[in-house]
Amino acid sequence: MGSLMYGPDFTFLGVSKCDAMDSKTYSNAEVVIIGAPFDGGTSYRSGAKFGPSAVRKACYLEHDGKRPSLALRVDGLTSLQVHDAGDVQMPSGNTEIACARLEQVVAKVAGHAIPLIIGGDHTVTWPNVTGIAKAKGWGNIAVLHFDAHADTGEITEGALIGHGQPMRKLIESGAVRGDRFFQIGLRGYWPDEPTLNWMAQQGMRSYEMSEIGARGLNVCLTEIFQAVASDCDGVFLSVDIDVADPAAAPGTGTPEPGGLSARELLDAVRRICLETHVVGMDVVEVAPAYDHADITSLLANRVILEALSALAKTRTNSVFDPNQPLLDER
Ligand SMILES: [Mn+2]
Repeated sequence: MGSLMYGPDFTFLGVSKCDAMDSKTYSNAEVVIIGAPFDGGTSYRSGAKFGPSAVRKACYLEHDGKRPSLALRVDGLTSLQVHDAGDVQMPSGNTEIACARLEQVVAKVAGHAIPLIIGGDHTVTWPNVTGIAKAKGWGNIAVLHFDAHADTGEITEGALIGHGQPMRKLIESGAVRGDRFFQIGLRGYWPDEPTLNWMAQQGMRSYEMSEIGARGLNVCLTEIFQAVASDCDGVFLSVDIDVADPAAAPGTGTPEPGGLSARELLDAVRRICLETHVVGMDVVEVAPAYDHADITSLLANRVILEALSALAKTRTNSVFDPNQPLLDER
């Protein structure tokens, strides 16, 4: 299960390897990276199975397993002891087997460390959150879901499992409570009215880009943080890279204009990891074949580093204050 299927055998920026099914190989790690190279659930442009490899290597600095954050003054990779378990073998033609394998790996890792999964199309969030809910508490994990699309479809092009359905499947199974499911960045022309009605009936809270523009992303995030502070044991953060505007993330299967800037996305991920109890995370839908100058892979790589840096910051006694200048005491 730890072998790499799509690309050479290297780890995320040079961190240590581990075997997901042997917890002794990551006994000192707080975060374990897992590749989920699966795009059998795409409805439009495929290619996200090459995402894990592209995101792992997208960095112009030395791949030395270290990354001190300029803003946060911590090293997310070394202080959290991040390990990389390689890619789960996920056959593109068999979604059930692919998802079952990923769920098994994520559930195993979740018993010992924070699983951080690199997709793959968004189908993988179904096994990711199911695996964590089984390990950490069924129905007790909140989901913060960044996406242009709601991914709550009942059926897409005849497929019962795909990247248009994972959020519905998680709520229907009871893995996640509808009123602990928060969506940020929705826009465009999907889904239809019956699906929106179903989402409302579940108690989901979806922030469409118009509301984010009118009220401000930070106000919306603070509102979500207040809600997840009660009646749940942790937060799963799911970042579909298409939440970012196609100007910042063209290398994805279903781009939708009018999204978050790269800066907004990075700041939001930082705040979530600083201010909530994150127990799992995925970054999905990077499809390198449609990318330009690696900007989508670079953004996904930095989303992961921002999360790791912020998690590392919470393990220190110092508090991050964005009003302070870089070179003063902070
Ligand atoms: Mn999605």
